[in-house]
Amino acid sequence: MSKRKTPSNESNINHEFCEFLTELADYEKNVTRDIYKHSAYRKAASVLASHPTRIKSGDEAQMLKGIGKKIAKKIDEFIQTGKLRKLENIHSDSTNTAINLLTRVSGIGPAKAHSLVNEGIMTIEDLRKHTDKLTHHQVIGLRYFEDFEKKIPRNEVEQIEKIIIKELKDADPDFKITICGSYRRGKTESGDIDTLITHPSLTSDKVDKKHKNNMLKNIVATLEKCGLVTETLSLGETKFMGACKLDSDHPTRRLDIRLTPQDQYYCSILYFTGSDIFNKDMRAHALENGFTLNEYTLRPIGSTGVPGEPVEIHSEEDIFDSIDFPFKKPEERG
Ligand code: 8DG
Ligand code: CA
Ligand code: CA
Repeated sequence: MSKRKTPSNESNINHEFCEFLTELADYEKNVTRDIYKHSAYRKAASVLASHPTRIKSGDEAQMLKGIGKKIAKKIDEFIQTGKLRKLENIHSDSTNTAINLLTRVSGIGPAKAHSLVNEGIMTIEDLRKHTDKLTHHQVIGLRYFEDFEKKIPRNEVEQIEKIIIKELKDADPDFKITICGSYRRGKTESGDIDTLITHPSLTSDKVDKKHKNNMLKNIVATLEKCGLVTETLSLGETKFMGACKLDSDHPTRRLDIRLTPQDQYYCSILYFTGSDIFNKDMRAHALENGFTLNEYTLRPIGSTGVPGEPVEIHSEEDIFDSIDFPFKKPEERG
């Protein structure tokens, strides 16, 4: 998951509300660790981001699905005073700000940030003096802290995409490669690059772990050899987290690669295209229609509540059709 996102303010007439709601969401995730409140603020920000007109009151906001009374009150306070007391209090507490800051380092989650702050580590500078307390992932996250916070322009993702496709197809023309995430949703800039790869030899019924394992390792080795991949944060059987660099004129960028069996490719594409809020809505809709949907499969839930065999899927449209959800193009998924 790339860090810190506010629903984009390109053409978002309600972006001021979205910004404070996202800040509150971050606070609940990182400091209080209240995932329920975190989700409520994220959902509200997402609803307002796609609302076509400027919200004029809390009452008006509360008419929208996903905005309750408490958030409506905050919107009123913001409209009337131009600020929020709750946020001002949060900002004035140095522990809060330190925790929020440290969680911006790739690999540092809320729990780690809390324990660092308890030890008196409050700034990025402090952290750079205490790298002995960090995992490999966190050390690299810290090393590229400034680079990883920079958004990646669409054009640069396109160039990186070309290199990945060329290098991998040269190695094996049967690879199928899709860049997902915000890029696939058509955003003008992205937090990181989410690459999904499959190969006809990978199917979920004959999972040959060793083969799979070597396949992702080989993919990463190929991309290192051509100079694109510069760092590994973590490398498992199906998931690589790392960094890449186009050339010396460009910052180091976060790169995620997932390897998926061919029969699960479309569920994976759907999942990694997001947005995470869209995924949540779609999963909830699937459940209402008697299906369970995740990044691997779509399965009917029988009367006993036990998921059945996966539905055979040959496209993203198949998934929408199966659960009777109107198809949305990636650009329409938030
Ligand atoms: P960005 O990188 O430009 O900030 O946006 P993004 O591409 O939408 O977000 P991401 O954090 O890179 O995640 C990629 C997709 O993965 C996201 O759009 C939907 C899916 N996803 C979820 N939940 C989660 C989660 O908890 N962790 C991760 N890593 N991905 C998630 O739906
Ligand atoms: Ca990502
Ligand atoms: Ca992304």
